[in-house]
Amino acid sequence: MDLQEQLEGLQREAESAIAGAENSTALEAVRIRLLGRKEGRLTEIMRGLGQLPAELRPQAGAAANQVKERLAALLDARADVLDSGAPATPREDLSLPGRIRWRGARHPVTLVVDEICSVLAGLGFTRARGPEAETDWYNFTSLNTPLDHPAADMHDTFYLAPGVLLRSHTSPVQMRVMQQYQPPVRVVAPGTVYRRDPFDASHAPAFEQLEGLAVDEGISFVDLKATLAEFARRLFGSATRVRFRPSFFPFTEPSAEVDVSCMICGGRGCSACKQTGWMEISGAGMVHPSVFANAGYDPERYTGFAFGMGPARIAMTLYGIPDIRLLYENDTRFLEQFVDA
Ligand code: 2NL
Repeated sequence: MDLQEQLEGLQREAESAIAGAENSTALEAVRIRLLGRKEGRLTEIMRGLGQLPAELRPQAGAAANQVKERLAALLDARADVLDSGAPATPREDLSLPGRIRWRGARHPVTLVVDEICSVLAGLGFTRARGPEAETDWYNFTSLNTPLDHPAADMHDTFYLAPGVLLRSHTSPVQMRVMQQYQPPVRVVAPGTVYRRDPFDASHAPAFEQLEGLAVDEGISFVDLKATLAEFARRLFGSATRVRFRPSFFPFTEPSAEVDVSCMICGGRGCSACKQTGWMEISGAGMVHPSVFANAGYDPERYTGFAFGMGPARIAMTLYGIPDIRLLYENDTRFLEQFVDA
């Protein structure tokens, strides 16, 4: 490398070192590194000039001196800037908004399912689960619903193979529990169920259901009413009232629809309850003796009650969600509203 190149390289390095010195201490260190009498980079170059042939020395010395003067001037100018207290180089842009850390949230339906299961845990119910692909025996036949029964039609679902389908309710889970455990049994089975429904504002072909089952000797309709009334008060508040209307399910007898006083208006009447003051939250009934027989329980010895509800419906009411499809689109602008405060 010839001398000219060395001087140019040093000057470029020196210029950025000087400009980058953030305070006078750093600047003094740069000055010593460049021009220090003992080991300064330029001092060493100048010391080497003595080795050059005599005829080249004057020109080389002049070039080195020029660089020395330029660096001295830059050092002085930088020292003035630092003394004046002006900001050295543009620093962080303090007007930039901070980066907000991404926070996850539980899905509104999960919030409701977990809350319901927690209330039912307090009443002695254990969480249970089972397969979503079921046989038609577990989904229909064992539940006193022959495949040609009109109720099977209402549960029209997706067949995967002959005799194998996507469950249309979670009742098969309770059937499997009864086959596996002797009474007393108290379980709650939440899970996804499937129906051949159009996907519109109030229907989804796959949605969350939750069923409860209690079986023991001596369980009566009073236990059903008391359990669901206490459940409703713990879930929606102690002032909640409950009413039971006669209904029909093939797997229970007698059967009832369960209404609670509207959790939005407290029963005075509002748009959520269509001015009735009541909300239907559940269907329920005393387990049909044939269902017990199919499960291998002695229907003469055991009685029990069961109930089912749709957590997605409850979530929509509680959170004012107008369209069921919002629950399945996974749009983060919707989901992030459920981040805990
Ligand atoms: C509803 C009504 C109900 C059941 C589900 C059931 C399960 C077994 C035996 C007897 Cl293993 N019953 N489940 C009983 C009555 C009603 O669901 O409105 N679901 C959304």
